Amino acid sequence: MTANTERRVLLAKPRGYCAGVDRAVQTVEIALEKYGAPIYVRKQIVHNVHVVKTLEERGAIFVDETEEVPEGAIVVFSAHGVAPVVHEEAQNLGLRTIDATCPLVTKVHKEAVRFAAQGYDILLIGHEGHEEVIGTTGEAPDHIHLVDGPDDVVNVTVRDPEKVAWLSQTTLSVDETVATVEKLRERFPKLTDPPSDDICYATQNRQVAVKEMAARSDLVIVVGSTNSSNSVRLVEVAKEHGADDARLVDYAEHIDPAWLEGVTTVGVTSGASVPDELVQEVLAWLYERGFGEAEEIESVSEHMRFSLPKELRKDLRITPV
Ligand code: 0K2
Ligand code: SF4
Repeated sequence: MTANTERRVLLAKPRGYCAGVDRAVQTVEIALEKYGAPIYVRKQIVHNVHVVKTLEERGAIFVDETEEVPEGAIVVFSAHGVAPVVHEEAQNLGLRTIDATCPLVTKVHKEAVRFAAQGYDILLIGHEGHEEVIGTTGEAPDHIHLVDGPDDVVNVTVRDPEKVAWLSQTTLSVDETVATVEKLRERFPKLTDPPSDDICYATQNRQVAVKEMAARSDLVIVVGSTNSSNSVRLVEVAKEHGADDARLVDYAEHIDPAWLEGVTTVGVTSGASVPDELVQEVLAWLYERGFGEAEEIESVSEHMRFSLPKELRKDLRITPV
């Protein structure tokens, strides 16, 4: 079918892989090359069905718990971070570990340790059950209280309302977190802020980009998996900022043609754990159905990169950049 230029596609930039995901996926790929299969990975290395499937095909074995890894094997910890107890478990089991926790998650862990050492109650804004929240909470379980959004603020109890600090998961909605903090501050006027933003640059930039695009789109398609917090947030942000509809898909084949009825402009973006090949497949799918070439809209320029985990750098004999 010939592309009909009346039907447009807007493509958000930045979108897709952040520096932490790129580093985590490369970690597993390089470990497979350097040490050979199998390489064990505790939890999904990043929350993306396609990434996990592709790495499995190359010899990675994903497990839920450290104790599932055979003695002496190599285990990679996911980008979302782990509690200190997980490091201890791995050591006790005689495992070789490679920690692919994103440095920006590690930064939040360090903030938690510091606030706890100073005797603060820490209000951790995040989603219950999310791996990052479990890992961060494990740094100071007696000091950290989870706050799962603005409506959860009423449930918070602390030892000393004069000594309270807040931290957050890195992949939340920026606007909702601002609302949660405002409510927390009403209850605890002495609330101490984190030293810098915990919601990371990539989460923030992808939300800025989707906001700009959503106002001009009838439908926004977000490529990402259902357990990917930052991807799900992009769907919500798109709906809140002018898109008539927004949908999350893992693959182009999951798009329902009925979503496109009466739609002239489609916005496309992807979560921080999504390889761009999946976005290109969505663009091809739309092109085949009469949409024009995508017009990329760049709202923020991104150049962040992280060096590989130290365990790999040591074996590969590379010095940090
Ligand atoms: O958005 P989530 O935290 O659920 O995680 P992913 O979809 O894997 O995205 C990468 C973020 C990893 C750590 O912050
Ligand atoms: Fe790191 Fe942010 Fe990417 Fe998470 S989303 S891996 S915190 S850069």
